[in-house]
Amino acid sequence: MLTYYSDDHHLHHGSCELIDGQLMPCFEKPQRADHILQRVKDRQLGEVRAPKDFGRAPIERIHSAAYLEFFASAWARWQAQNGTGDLLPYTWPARTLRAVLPSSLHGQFGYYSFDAGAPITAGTWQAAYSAAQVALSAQAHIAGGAHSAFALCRPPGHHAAGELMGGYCYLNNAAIAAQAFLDQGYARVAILDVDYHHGNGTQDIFYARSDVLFASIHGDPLAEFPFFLGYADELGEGAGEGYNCNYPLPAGSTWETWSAALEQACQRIAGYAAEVLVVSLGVDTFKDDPISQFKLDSPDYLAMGRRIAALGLPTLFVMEGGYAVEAIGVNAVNVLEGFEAANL
Ligand code: OKP
Ligand code: ZN
Repeated sequence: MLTYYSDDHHLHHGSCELIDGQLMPCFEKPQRADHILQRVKDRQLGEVRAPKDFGRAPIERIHSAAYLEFFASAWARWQAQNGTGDLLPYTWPARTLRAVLPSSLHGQFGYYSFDAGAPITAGTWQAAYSAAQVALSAQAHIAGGAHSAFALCRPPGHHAAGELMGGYCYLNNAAIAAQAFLDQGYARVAILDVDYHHGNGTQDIFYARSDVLFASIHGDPLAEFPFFLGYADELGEGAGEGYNCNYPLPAGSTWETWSAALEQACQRIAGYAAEVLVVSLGVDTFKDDPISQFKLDSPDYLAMGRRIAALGLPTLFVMEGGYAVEAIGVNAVNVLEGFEAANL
């Protein structure tokens, strides 16, 4: 399997996030992608390619031009007002407030975000832009006839909606790739989100559409980030009704429970007659993940890849979360190796 990867992810390195009332070093850090790349090489998964540049147009199919302009220029505006440290939002148009777009930089950041988990640093735009190009390059490889590809994206994307960043995510790499398939003539794309956290951004983007089926297995949002989306009764709306399925699971879930949900999600995808599959590949379901509560073990990721392969679909793996950095490479590449072994 080919891997697409850009060193540009190093340009994004937030300094801190708020955890349990304390400012802590960011869990979403460059070493995550470095470990995965190293494992790809150690296991000789296949060639590692730099992305092509498809420009802003395919990103604008998912994110508004105004949102992209805010994101691309925010750091320069912050520097122009002598900002020190990462740019972080601190006020949001929550219930009872009004969703106006202010002129102030911090006001606009509140408008375009849903939490304080997505800092903008000097290189964040370039890193996120390149991650989207990584996803688009892997998508083009599959559209060109390959059965699979791995987009080693960082920063991740599944929490980002059309005009919202948050949860370490800025540009929704998986959604951008799914839309590219549709724009190139595919009729039905399935997105399977196996990250520990609900992919609220991806769900929102495709919620009223039937050309993308979104299925997500994740920690019950009653207890887990992102809290305000990801419940089992969210089935889609309008033309999208019946094309969204959430499988929230309790803390402590092991492979036994998790794989039963995977089975249901896979049967749903098979029934949809998807032409291509995009997997939002988070491995923060791992037992030693520092911010998550599932109990999957490293060999379970091989079985995950095998079950996904049994769908028999061209499959684009897009990297999302996973914060146990020592194990993240083994676990992510195990999914890819399990997938490939099943296809031999
Ligand atoms: C991103 B992905 C407060 C901590 C909030 C956010 C988790 C984001 C997970 N700053 N935690 O889905 O792996
Ligand atoms: Zn996650």
